[in-house]
Amino acid sequence: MGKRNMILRNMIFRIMVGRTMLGLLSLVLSVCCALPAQDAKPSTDSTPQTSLVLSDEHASVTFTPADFRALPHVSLTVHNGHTDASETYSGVPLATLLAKVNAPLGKDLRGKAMASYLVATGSDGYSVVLSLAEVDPDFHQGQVLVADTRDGQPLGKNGPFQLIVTDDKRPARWVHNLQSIEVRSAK
Ligand SMILES: Nc1nc2c(c(=O)[nH]1)N[C@H]1C(S)=C(S)[C@@H](COP(=O)(O)O)O[C@H]1N2
Ligand SMILES: [Mo]
Repeated sequence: MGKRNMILRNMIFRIMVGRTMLGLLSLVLSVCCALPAQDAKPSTDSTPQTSLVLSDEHASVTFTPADFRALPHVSLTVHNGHTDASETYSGVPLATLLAKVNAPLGKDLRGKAMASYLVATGSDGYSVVLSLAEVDPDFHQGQVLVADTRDGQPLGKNGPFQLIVTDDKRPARWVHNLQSIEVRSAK
């Protein structure tokens, strides 16, 4: 009786230990599986974002491709110094977009506003700087366009939006997959 009882107790003990270990294992597994999601950093891949965000320290406006298509477009033909080809882009002048966040343009572009600049960033984190004066057609000759088509077609891997700066001899400021434009002041 004593021996059988011992064997029985031993078995029950083993089963309980086994269950506890299983429970612990599943707990550890579930915590480990949940960790990468909690640790996830903001995406750094270069998947094109669909919207364009325009902002200054007070306001921010987001344009979806559909919002953007509804705005009045202009078309320009420019020589791309990188591909050595003539390209026709259609889009919205950046000044027209900036007016929507009340950026100082035209007669308001003087004094402190002359120290205003823009940071245009692509989905890969590539950023370029333009002065506000360069973007204002009342001030500067060259055109700065946020394009959504080239030669009548959507921009494909460079889209949905791309910056075009006609004065530049190299298209290094022609930011592909443009996703944000921030207005800042150097003063
Ligand atoms: N988002 C993004 N845009 C970018 C770049 C980049 O690295 N990332 N490189 C720039 C540079 S230096 C050049 S020369 C052109 C090249 O564009 P292309 O390959 O379409 O001629 O894209 C410009 N726009
Ligand atoms: Mo370049």
